Amino acid sequence: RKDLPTFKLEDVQKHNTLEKGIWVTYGIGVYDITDFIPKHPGSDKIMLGAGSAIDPFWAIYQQHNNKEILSLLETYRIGNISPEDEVSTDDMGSPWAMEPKRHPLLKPASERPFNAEPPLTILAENFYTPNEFFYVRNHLPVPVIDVKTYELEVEIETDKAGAKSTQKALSFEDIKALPKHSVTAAIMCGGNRRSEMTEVKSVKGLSWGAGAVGNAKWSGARLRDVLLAMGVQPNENLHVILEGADLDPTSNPYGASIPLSKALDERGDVILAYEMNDKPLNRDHGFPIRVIVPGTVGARNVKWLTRIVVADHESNSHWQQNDYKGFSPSTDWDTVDFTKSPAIQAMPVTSAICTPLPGEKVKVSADGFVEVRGYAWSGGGRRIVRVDLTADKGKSWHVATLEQENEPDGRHYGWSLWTARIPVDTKLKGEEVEIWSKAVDSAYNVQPETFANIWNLRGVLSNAYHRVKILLN
Ligand code: MTE
Ligand code: MO
Repeated sequence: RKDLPTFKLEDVQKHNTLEKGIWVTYGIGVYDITDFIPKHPGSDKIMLGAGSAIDPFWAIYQQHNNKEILSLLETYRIGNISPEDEVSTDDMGSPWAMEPKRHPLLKPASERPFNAEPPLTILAENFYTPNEFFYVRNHLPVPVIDVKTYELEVEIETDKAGAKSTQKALSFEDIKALPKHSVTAAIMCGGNRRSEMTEVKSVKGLSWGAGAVGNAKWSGARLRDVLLAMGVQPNENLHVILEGADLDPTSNPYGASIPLSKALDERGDVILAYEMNDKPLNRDHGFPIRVIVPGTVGARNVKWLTRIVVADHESNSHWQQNDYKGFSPSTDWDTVDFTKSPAIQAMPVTSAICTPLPGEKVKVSADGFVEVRGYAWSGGGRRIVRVDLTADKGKSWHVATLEQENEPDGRHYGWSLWTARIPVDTKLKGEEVEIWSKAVDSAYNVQPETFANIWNLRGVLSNAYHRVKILLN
């Protein structure tokens, strides 16, 4: 294969339509699959990989991963991807020089820092979000960490914790030597679905769609085990401050905090994670260690964790004190007082329709139904008990079928995927119909109907009914 030409990633990326030809990479190979598409049954899925790597798709659609398909693919090989493509040289020396490569399917809401979400159709296809497609929310450049010299400092700053030892440094190997615990947990950004709230009135923040969420199996050591070994006693007034290795321009790290009671709770499942879906954490998601705080807003799930402090106060970081808080719709930037609202911890119940997409032409089945699919989730370990759909603005509601883990309520941290078949009036063929979803959690909390009355200046907690207009076909 050495005889074949070498292509740059940008050459591959240019070939992403049937007109220009469809190129993809798999491993180090570059393939022109333009002629393969019409012969291939799942070619709509392959089109999502057009101009990029298909490896992650093949990891999902396991049926492709057989010898016949691989040797068939080899017949379309036109070259190899250039090895020096790994680092882009224009950034050398800047704090952004060492950013990891991302899958081109992640649509950036901002490049620096990198913030991106996957297409919703992909999101709802997998109960466990593939790591490559898991949304990324970075506030700062991704730090470069050598796992051999990595250390996690644990400090007990207050004597109210009653600890026997007040200082500890854990190496990566120390953490891996602790009992391993796994938890399925969705992580959702506090600003997920912000773009819908913006339609009411503009807000400050990245314009996230409904894809700033992902669901994964996380594995690592329990934070509880580390703190209990140091003799920390339960105390409702204490906090655990979590700091990352990513530094802002004034050399302050990204930081957040959670109540000590959540960290010590056996059912809280807070872990120092080193694996995501059974693979080592990648750099964007916090390599080598991130804290997973199940049921809690994304912002507290600190990545590149380097320091833990048990203290009698919350984190002083900007993100704990002056961000990720909710306010009344009448509070504006002139009147806001961030000390008056608590920091978001558990998230409210939400759901989103992932397919069909807005504006999509949707085939009505012969017996008069359209199929709709999406996700639902609630914070605090509350299980989703129902998702209701309507295609007639609430005159009739249809209950979706849920796909979820069988974890007990209060400890149900994973999301639920759902599918519903909604009857539609066949007379409406060719017309626009709006579909709404609303989820109900185990406390019978329901999503609010509209954004108008939950609007807030930062555009967080944006969980009103999800509404998608489609064309019946
Ligand atoms: N941790 C560090 N160290 N730095 C960050 O910028 N962003 C937080 C959180 N942890 C952040 C962080 C926010 S706001 C979210 S929503 C999640 O990480 C996103 O996690 P993900 O990028 O793995 O999806
Ligand atoms: Mo976030």
